[in-house]
Amino acid sequence: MADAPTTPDRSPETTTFPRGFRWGAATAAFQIEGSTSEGGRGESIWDVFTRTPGLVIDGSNAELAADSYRRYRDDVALLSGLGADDYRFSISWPRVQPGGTGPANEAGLAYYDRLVDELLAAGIAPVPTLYHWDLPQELEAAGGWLNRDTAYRLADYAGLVVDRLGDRVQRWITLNEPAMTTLQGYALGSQAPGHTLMMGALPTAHHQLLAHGLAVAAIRERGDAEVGITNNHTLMVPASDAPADQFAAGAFDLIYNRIFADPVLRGAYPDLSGFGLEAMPGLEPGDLELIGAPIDFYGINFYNPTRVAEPAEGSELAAAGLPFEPVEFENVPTTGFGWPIMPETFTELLVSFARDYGDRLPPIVITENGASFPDEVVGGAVTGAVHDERRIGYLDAHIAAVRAAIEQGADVQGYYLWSLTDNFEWAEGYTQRFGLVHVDFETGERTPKDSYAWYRDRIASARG
Ligand code: IFM
Repeated sequence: MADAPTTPDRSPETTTFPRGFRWGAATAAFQIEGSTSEGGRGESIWDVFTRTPGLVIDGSNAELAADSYRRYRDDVALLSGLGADDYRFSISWPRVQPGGTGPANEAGLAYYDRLVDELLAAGIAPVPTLYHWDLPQELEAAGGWLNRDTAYRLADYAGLVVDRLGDRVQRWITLNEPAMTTLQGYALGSQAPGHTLMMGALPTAHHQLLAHGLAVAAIRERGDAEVGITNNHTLMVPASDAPADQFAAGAFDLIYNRIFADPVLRGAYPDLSGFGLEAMPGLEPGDLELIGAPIDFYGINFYNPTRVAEPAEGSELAAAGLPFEPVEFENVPTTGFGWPIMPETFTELLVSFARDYGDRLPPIVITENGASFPDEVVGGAVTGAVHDERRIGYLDAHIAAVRAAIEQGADVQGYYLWSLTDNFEWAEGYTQRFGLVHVDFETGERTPKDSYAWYRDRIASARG
C-alpha cells in the first residue's frame, strides 16, 4: 500500500477557518454503544444481520462495541479534551421504541437525556442523528424501507425524541446516508437488511427521503431548532475519455448522489428515463413538497472519489442491466479499507455542490470525514501510544481541502471527524479502525492516538 500524502506547509491564512466554524466528531449508536440487551432495547436489523453466519467479515457483533452506553462520560471527557464545539451521535430507534411503534421506552430516552446533559455541562452542543441505520426489526418484518408506512413510523419516533430532548438540542440530523441503505442494504445485500433487489431497491430511497421530510415537519412543529440531513457523496471520475465511461460516470452519479440530493435541495428527482423509469418508484402527490421543504444545513459525508467505467461484460452489474461499474484508481495511496486518498476531489465536490445547487443549497456541514488504518498500541493499553501518522496525513489534507473549498466559494460551516473512537464497522466488524481514540474491543479501554492530540491542536490553530 502506498503512503498517505505528507503534510504540506501551510500559511496562517489557510490554517485559520472563518469565525464561528464548528468543529466536532461523529459516531453512531449501533457502532459504539454496546449493551444491546440493556434498558429494554428492542432488536434492530443489524442485530439480526450480525447473527447471520458469514455476513460480518470477522463474525463479530456489537454487544460490546466501544462500550459507550456505559462509558459515555469518558467519551464526553475526550470530546472536551479536543475542544470540540459539537458532538454528532445517533439515537438508537430500538432503544426508544423497541418495536418501532407505540409509546416511548423510558429507559431508552433516559440514556440520551443523561448523554445530552453531560455534553451540555462540558460546553459541547449535542447534534443527534435520529436514524443511523438501526431500523427496529419489527418494522423490517413489515417490509422495512420498502414499505411507505415506515416513513410515518420514523416521524412518530422523531416526535417522541424531540418532545424529550428538544428543550436542550438546537441542531438535529434526520437520516444518515440513505444512499447506503438503498444501495448496500436493499440493492446489493452487503449491509442490513441484506436484500439483493438491485433496481427494485429504489422505493427505499424515496421512502427514506419521505421520512426525512416528515421528520423535518415534526421538528418544525415542536420549536425552532435547526434541522438537516446527512448524505454521503463521492466525486465520480470517469475511467477514461471514452463516451461509454463518461456516460457510466453520469449514470452512477445519478443513482448514488443526485437521487438523494436533488429532491432535498431542488424539490424534484432527476430525470430517470435513462433507467427506463418515468418517475421515482413510490412517489405520491405532495411528497416532494415535504422532502424539498427548506432545511437549515446540508450534511455531507465524504471519504473518497469513485472511478467509474462501462461495466465489463458478464459482470454482476451488467447482468442487472446497470450501465456503470466502479473500478480502482491506479497509483493512488489508499486507506486501510483500500479507499483512494485524493483530497483535491473533496474540494472539487464541495465547489460543485455550491455551483450546481446555488441558492437552494443551505450552509454545508461536513458531518463525516476520516480514514481507517490498521493501528497498533505500542506499550500497552492506557499507558500506551498509537502512532497513526497516516491518519494524520489524511485528516490534514482533507481539512485543507475544506478550507480550499471555502476559499473558492463553498459555504461550509462545520467539520465533524469520523470518528471519535474505534467502533463496530458494520459488515467489516472490528477490522477497520477509524477512531482518534483506540478501543480495546475485549475490555473497552481507550487509548488516545497521536491523531487525537493532532486534531486538538488543529482545532486550536483553526480558531487562530
Ligand atoms: O462507519 C461508517 C458510518 O456509519 C457511515 N459513514 C461511513 C463510515 C465509515 O465507513
